[in-house]
Amino acid sequence: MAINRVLAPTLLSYRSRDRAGAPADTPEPAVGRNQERRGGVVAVRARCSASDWFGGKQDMAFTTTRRSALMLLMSPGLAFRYGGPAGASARNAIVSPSSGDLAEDSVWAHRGWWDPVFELPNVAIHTSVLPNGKVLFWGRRGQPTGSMHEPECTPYIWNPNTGELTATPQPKRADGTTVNLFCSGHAFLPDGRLLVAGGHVTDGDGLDQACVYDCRTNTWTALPVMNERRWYPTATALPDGTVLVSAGSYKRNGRVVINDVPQIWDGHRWTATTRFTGLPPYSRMHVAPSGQVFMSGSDAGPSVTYDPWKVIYIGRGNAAEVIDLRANPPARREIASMYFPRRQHNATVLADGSVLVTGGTRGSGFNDLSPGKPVHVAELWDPVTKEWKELAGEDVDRCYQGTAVLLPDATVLSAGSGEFVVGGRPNDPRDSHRNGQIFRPPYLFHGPRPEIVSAPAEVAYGETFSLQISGPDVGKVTWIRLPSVTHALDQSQRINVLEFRRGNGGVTIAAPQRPEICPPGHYMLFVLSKAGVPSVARIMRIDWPAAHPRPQGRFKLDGRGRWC
Ligand SMILES: [Cu+2]
Repeated sequence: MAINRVLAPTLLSYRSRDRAGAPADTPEPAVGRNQERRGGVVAVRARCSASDWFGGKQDMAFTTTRRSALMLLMSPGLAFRYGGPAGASARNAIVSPSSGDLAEDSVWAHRGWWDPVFELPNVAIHTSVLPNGKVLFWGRRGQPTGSMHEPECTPYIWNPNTGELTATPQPKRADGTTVNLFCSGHAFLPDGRLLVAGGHVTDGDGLDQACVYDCRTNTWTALPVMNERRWYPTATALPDGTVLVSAGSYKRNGRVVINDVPQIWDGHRWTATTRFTGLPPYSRMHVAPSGQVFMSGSDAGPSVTYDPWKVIYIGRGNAAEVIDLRANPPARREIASMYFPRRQHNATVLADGSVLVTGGTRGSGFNDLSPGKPVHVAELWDPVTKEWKELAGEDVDRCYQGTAVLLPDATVLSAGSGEFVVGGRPNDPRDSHRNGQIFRPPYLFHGPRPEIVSAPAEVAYGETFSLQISGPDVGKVTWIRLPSVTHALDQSQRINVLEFRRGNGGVTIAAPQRPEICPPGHYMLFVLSKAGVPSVARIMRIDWPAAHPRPQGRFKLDGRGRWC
């Protein structure tokens, strides 16, 4: 099957029946409206529970009215595919997810799958996954034709399970004045609220305001103002539960100045640290197991803590480097290059620990959007072999101010891009993308998914906890800090591979021993089958037990500009 050939719209009819041949009242998806074509394949999205379809109760029939191939996404990661001539049908052809139609040689098992593009009410330039599994995002301006320097913003909540969209209240200062959180930095606090520091006044000139979003109450709260304004700052969740906010710029007498006194928010007040010069906008910051904070580079590329001791910095054309934080100073080593040179791309650690690169432009300039320059093909980096693999391509340019986040169902939301000023003018409206697209990585097409039947909501450092699991045997357990992305940077992105033991009906897991390898807060816990297929995540929180309050003030800047 040629994956690059796009067919004309293809109509499908759909019937379902039970084993006795009687028409079934469920599921009855609106095929024809929910269908999409991608790369010569027609995909039908149907809403029904996987257990209805895999419980042996339902058979079904598909008829294609034009020549096509057909792919049915039954639930994330379970696919049935059928290729055939017009008028042919695949009757009673429901397959179990482990049967031959999902064999390793299917296109999707190799390259993954992009769902149809869907509209969003704004350009998702700042995108976070909340402790309730929903996605919080905001853009630069309310309307596509509005001012590029609006003094307000309306963040939205998108529910990945239902597609439902709702607006949050507008963030405000303590005196009620609205603020625009575009170009802020953000990190989750240990209690799951999102700290958003700085924002936008004009290009180069930020806000001194910081705000906190609480998804339990859908409220924004103004914090005390910072020492100075910050535009393009970085917020980093630290092991003691505080958040480090560094760099970011403001304008003084028309000149852009970097705010070079980082500050720490401890839940009550801001504490200035030692002056630290030379930090670039949106510095790539990483918490090392030593308790130090390491900066890997500038916004030329994304940078991911893919192991507590290791960082991959993916930028400078197609070059990639692995940085070993055990060495002093950290040792950088160039590894295999990506297939495509990129700038403004995103890097997302997936449920299995591999790193997905999406979007970006291969052009030589800052954000070259001329035809052929934006890269649509995704790439996947294997942290064991250190090799890259080309994956399926998305439909939309996701370059400057595009975002990508791993969702709790182990798919990836790729969204945003656009809304920048070129030569004093707003960009071409066609280059602002108020939409998103879901990527289903290859790991979802390698057989059945384990299911986490029960899990605790909270654990303490070093605690042993149990999960009840159904489905295939568990081969790996990971957890990933809730994503919070802007400007090609998930500011506190990290993964832990958790040790586990199989027991009756589940696994027993050892929580990370100490916060230097896993700062307190919420993580998406995935169990993976031996074939590497991830479950849907349970979002869990790790912190110190209530009886042992978090040690305070353990992280200070020493005289040489290192955190200790
Ligand atoms: Cu920007």
